[in-house]
Amino acid sequence: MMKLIGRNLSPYTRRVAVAMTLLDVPHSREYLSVTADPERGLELNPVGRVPVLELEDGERLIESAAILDYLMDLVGPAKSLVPAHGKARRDCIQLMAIGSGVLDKAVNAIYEVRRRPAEKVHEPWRQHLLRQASGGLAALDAQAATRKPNDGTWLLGEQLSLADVTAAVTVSFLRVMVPELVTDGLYPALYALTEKAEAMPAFRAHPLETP
Ligand SMILES: N[C@@H](CCC(=O)N[C@@H](CS)C(=O)NCC(=O)O)C(=O)O
Repeated sequence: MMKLIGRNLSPYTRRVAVAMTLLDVPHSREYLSVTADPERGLELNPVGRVPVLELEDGERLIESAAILDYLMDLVGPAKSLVPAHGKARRDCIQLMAIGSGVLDKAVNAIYEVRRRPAEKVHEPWRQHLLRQASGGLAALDAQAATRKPNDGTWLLGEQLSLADVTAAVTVSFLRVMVPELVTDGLYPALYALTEKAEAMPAFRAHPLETP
C-alpha cells in the first residue's frame, strides 16, 4: 500500500490526502512533523519537506503538485480531478497555482514569526507576504463568486476539481494559522465554497490537527 507522509496541518499534505480519499486510493499515513523531526524529513525528501508519497515499491515522490499529477495519471482521465484538455484544464491548474501560491506566502509569513528570534522578524516583509497571500485569496473569491448561488457548483462548474480541494484546504489552514488573512465577510464566495467542501466525507476524514 502507498504511504502518505505529513500531517494534515500541512495544507500541501492535506490536499493530497483529501484527493486520495476522493479517488479511493488506498494508503497508510505517517503523520510526520518536519518541524519536530527535521532529520526524518531530510531522510525522506532531499529538501526536507512534506508531503512525501511512498509508493509500494519504495519509490518516493515529493511536491504536492507532482504527487497529485501522479495520482491523476494513476486513476486515469475518467476519474481525474483535473480536466483533460483545453481551457478547463488551464483554469484548473492556474487556480491550483493561486491556491498553492497563497499557501507559500502565508507559510513564509508564519515562518518569519515562528522561526526567527523576535528581534529579527522584519515586519514590512511579513506584511508584504500577507499582501501577496491576500491577492491570491481575492482572485479565488472572484472566481468562486462566478458560481451560481447555492446551486452546488464548484470553481469550474458542476465538477469538483483539485482547484476546489486546494482552495478549501487553503482557507481552512489560514483560519487556524493566520486568521487575520481570512476575517469574517472578507471572501464570502470562497468561504461558502470552503464550507461546502469541508462538509464532504473526504475532507472530514482528514481533519486539521491542532498546531
Ligand atoms: N511546494 C511544496 C511545499 C511543501 C512545504 O512547504 N511543506 C511544509 C509543511 S506545510 C514543510 O515541509 N516545511 C518545512 C520546511 O520548509 O522547512 C509542496 O507543494 O509540496
